[in-house]
Amino acid sequence: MDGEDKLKTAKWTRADVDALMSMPFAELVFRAAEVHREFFDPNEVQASRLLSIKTGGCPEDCGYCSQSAKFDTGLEASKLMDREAVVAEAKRAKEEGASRFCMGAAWRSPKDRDMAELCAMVGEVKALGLETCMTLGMLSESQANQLSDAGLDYYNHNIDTSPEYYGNIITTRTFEDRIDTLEKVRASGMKVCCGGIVGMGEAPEDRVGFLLALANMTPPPESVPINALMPIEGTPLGASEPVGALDFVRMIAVARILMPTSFVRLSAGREAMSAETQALSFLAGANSIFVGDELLTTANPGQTRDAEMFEALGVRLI
Ligand code: SAM
Ligand code: DTB
Ligand code: SF4
Repeated sequence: MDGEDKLKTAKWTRADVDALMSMPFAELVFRAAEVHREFFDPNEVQASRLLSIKTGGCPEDCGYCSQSAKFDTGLEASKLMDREAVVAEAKRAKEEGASRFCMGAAWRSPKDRDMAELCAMVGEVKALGLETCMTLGMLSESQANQLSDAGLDYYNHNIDTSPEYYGNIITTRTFEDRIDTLEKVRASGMKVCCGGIVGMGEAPEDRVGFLLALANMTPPPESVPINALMPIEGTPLGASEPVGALDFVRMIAVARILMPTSFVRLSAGREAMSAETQALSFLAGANSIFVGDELLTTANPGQTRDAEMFEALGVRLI
């Protein structure tokens, strides 16, 4: 496809996204809430549970990450967890109300020799009646196909920010490398989970470029995690200013309007967020969260605090 054809198939232009981003807040949230109701029950929120199956010692240099071996964050590295321990955690997640179990590994990419074990893990977690998701770094075509054949429902691989800002955050791989893996995941038949982080010092135009890149994927990712940076001491972004609540909600609302049928996940950052900011995010179209008291290496609100909030909001976790 040449450049002109590509432009014709692009559903959204930068001007469209600019216009949404600069709308008055109430108007934007109202529109997002309308779109949300067209495709989803606004009183239902999907619940995923994360587990770090291989922690720390990662060769990549993502400037936000506690798990990069390039930064001294005090995190202890560990090997790939035993399958039985992973399955036990998945069981617990299911009992606590999660419908999807997301397994994350601090790798640049998985080793071919680990694939059989990873595929067996997928099979056993799925057999519990959970949806499965993995995030293991870059994949070869054969690795994507093996995971898909094992029944993996979703693969998470974030673009993190705009193509233009990417090199300021990560130097050990390119934005194109990310797209390359995402294409292999899509071609393998798995569903795509792809989003990014706000609060890394990006300019307003980078937030636009980030959402535009997601929305113009064909098709857009089925699951779109929007993370607020969890600042990690020892990383280059450890002293970043938190994103304002209204700016965060604006990102959720624009994501909802651009990708009406996707699950938009209010992801990392809920620990430091008030129930009111989270409520505004759900009003603006967020309809998925991570449950449990831990994400991969950082804290999350946990069952008691969440149960209280969802009870007050009349929201059902699905
Ligand atoms: N190593 C794999 C990779 O990077 O593709 C998978 C694990 S990685 C931890 C998954 C995603 O978590 C990252 O792409 C990033 O968007 C998010 N993440 C990591 N550290 C974060 C932080 N401190 N705050 C917010 N999001 C973070
Ligand atoms: C995503 O977008 N957020 C999750 C998941 N995909 C893998 C990870 C959040 C990690 C937050 C920092 C930590 O706990 O280490
Ligand atoms: Fe490694 Fe993933 Fe962390 Fe980057 S985000 S340093 S690839 S674990």
